Amino acid sequence: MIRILHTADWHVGQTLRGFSREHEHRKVFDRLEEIVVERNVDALIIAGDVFDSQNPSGEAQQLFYNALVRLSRAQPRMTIVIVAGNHDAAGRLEAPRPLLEAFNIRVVGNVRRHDGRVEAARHLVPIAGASGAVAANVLAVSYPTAACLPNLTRLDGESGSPVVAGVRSLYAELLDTLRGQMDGLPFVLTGHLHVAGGIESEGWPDPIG
Ligand SMILES: [Mn+2]
Repeated sequence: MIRILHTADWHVGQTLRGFSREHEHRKVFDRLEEIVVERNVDALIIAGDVFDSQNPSGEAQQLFYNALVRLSRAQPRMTIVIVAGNHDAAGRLEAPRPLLEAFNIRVVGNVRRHDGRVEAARHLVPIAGASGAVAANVLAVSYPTAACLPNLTRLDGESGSPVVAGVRSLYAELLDTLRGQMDGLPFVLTGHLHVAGGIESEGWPDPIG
């Protein structure tokens, strides 16, 4: 069994009516550090809006990276997966990538294309179980800005929103490209999107069965 702890919208650096939320963030990170150990978590997902602003303060960045190091040291075999949300600056979030990878932390700031094709491998994050063997994958997709979507004018002939069609096409392209590289293992796709008409899953274990 793989244990994934899904979080999002940390909004580190946020102030509410002029009051810093740093104290709340510190409390939450302390608790999170306990939870990843108590639950023996294999993967921690931070699904976007890591920071509240595209230009977070030095204090906010220090708070965030300090939390990452503490979480990683508390549960060393855990993979941490970070994707950028609409509040985040892709380049800023990805800048410390080489350092983060040394802590088994993968960060995806944006979707990149090469000759029109998505650089899909950037989004595939293998997750090791307690035995150390890869037991699942996370497909990490950052918030799709217009620059990340296929050429929207290409979809003009289709009905409905070209943005919705573009997002659908992006997700389909990622899945088509990566499906063959996942050795039939289960995968979780994580993103940061505005969603309408979503359906809540029944979860597991089945409360009826
Ligand atoms: Mn948010």
